[in-house]
Amino acid sequence: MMQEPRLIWLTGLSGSGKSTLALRLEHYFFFKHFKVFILDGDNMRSGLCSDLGFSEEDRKENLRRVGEVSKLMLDAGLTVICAFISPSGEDRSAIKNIVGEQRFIEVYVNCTVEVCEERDVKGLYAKARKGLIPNFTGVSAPYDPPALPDVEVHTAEETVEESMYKIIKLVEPAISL
Ligand code: GGZ
Repeated sequence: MMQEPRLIWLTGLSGSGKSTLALRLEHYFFFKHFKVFILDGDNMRSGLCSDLGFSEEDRKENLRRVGEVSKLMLDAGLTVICAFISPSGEDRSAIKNIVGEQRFIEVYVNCTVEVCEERDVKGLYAKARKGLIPNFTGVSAPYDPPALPDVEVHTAEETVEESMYKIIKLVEPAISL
């Protein structure tokens, strides 16, 4: 029996591990013959959202567009994996309303700002600390953690596989580790 496609929404700080998880989940679902697509800051902000920056209003509009695109993809039968910082709880619930509550799986990719900053894969935290990137989430702009996420993963303490399977279990309830 085909189940209704879901939107897996990964929220967390820059460097928390959202993209790594998104890619691993994409591979998993691809090999399970799901039609799956990743939306993230790279593919949305380079085109459809290229007019937007990182102010509160611009992030809200960025995420509204992501929500609308996700809805179309879900309607077309795709499993959608979204990896966005999405720092505001209000913006995240607006997306839930756009796509429909039953199709939305909120995943909190929990990793402290200290660890993200230590990783600093792209050197963005260092730049943000020097004041070169304004409104940088976790440094000079707020991150509002989900109060009741569907799943919470701790990327500093768990393996990618452990985090992945917590999420997969919700999409495919019958799966065993
Ligand atoms: C946060 C920023 C900023 C600011 C550029 N604040 O680690 P990255 O580089 O690859 O991911 C971050 C990405 C965040 O875009 P999102 O669309 O996910 O943000 S939101 O959901 O809040 O709309 C980071 C980079 O863009 N970046 N400037 N000021 N991240």
